[in-house]
Amino acid sequence: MEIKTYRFPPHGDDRGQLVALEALEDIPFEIKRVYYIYDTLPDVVRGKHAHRCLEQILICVHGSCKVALEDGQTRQEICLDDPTLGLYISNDTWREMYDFSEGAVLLVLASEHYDEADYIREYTKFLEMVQGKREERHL
Ligand code: T46
Repeated sequence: MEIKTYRFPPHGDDRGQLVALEALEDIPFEIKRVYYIYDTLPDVVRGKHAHRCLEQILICVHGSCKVALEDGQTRQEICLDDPTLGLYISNDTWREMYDFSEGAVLLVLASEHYDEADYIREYTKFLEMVQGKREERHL
């Protein structure tokens, strides 16, 4: 599994920094939803699910956190610790977010509206689904 990241150019001047993100330009999909995660305790693990269709970009706009991604075969970890760093997460990817620093704010840009039916929250179901798709591709 290849982790796909984006580096967003900051428009900096003597007043500070500004990052601008445009759908289908800087972000590879139409943005239908934005949410952010904050006040997360350091020992908490969030996520622990995959999505059937949803694509997302995660940006830790303040502080840092770690994200583990898994495709059913490999697991990789990335540290989001810079507001110019975006992590792309495709559908069919198990994700876990943890090690939130104090005051961390994780901003998420999502390709779809919220839909609980799009979530796969059971790890064994996730493995069955990705394994099934892999077998279909090799038929
Ligand atoms: C993901 C990771 C990175 C809503 O009502 N609307 C929303 O758009 C979202 C994202 C959540 N919620 C509700 C559903 C739950 O009652 O907020 C509550 C917490 O959601 P959840 O437990 O799914 O949060 P995380 O941090 O485990 O996962 C979230 C996203 O849900 C998920 O899509 O990929 O962040």
